[in-house]
Amino acid sequence: MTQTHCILIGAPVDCGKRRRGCLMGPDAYRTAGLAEAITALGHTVEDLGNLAPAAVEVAPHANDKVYALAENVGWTQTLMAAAQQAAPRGLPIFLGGDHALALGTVAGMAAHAQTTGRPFFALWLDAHSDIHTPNTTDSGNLHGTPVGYVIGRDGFEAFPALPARVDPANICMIGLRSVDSAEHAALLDINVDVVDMRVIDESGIRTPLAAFLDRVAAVDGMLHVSLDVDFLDPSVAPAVGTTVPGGATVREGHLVMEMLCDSGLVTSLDLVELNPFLDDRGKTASLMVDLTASLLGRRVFDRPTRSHA
Ligand code: 6HN
Ligand code: MN
Ligand code: MN
Ligand code: MN
Repeated sequence: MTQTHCILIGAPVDCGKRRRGCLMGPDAYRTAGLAEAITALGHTVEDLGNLAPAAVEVAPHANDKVYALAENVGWTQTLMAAAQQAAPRGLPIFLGGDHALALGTVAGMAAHAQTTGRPFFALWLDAHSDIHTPNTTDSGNLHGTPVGYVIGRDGFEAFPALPARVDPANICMIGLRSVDSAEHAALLDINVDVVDMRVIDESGIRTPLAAFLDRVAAVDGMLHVSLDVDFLDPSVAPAVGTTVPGGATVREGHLVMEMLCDSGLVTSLDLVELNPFLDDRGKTASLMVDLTASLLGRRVFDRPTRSHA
């Protein structure tokens, strides 16, 4: 692929749920050799280090289960700005941190896309749909809400106003196998492209992803990819607090990344939910680095492959 300037942005967000450890994620990716893997592919890397959340004060939410509201709002402010600053200069790669970071990164990238005039799309690779709002969440954990925020659902009054709402029809979720009842109801109501594990079992992961990428390419869209560790099966990616059996295999993960690379459409990436405290000798961090390398052009053979369509 063409040489890309990759901007690593450490986002040690650990307030999107109660189980601690995602704050170690950015350093685990550095330790696993993310920058070296990217430069080995001929790209350039700039590491902005780790950011910290803006200090904000908010009134308590009506739903008293909501956890760490002010800190989540602060991170959203910080990351929304960071995304908009980095996007014109290269490919931002947000090193999480839990999935609450995507409230800021996706909102910021959508705002950037609006300034370019290109339509904005998001690919959600996750066991979960993360489409709760602070009103509907049972757990109170805001890492379950970023999709709800960016498409403009109610309940986010404490958060920054969205510069650019994301059209739900421009979101594709792949890997779903744990959807709460309030999320299920919302998904029936809202026109998101939903690819659950059964679809993957029956059609393979290539068919639905190719269809989505065709839609993005047809309008020269910008594509944000949000990769949650729990998209992968816990047997190969144990370092996450929300494991759900029956996830994507290593090869399904790589195929997704290779297809994304071939598409040339990806303009930003989140690596989220890695909890190094739960890892097995760094294997999850290393797998996430390898998947990122596939997205950036690492191949078994350095030649065009023949189509077997
Ligand atoms: N994630 N739906 C569950 C909840 O607590 O709302 C799980 C959320 C998981 C969040 O995947 O980033
Ligand atoms: Mn998630
Ligand atoms: Mn998840
Ligand atoms: Mn829930």
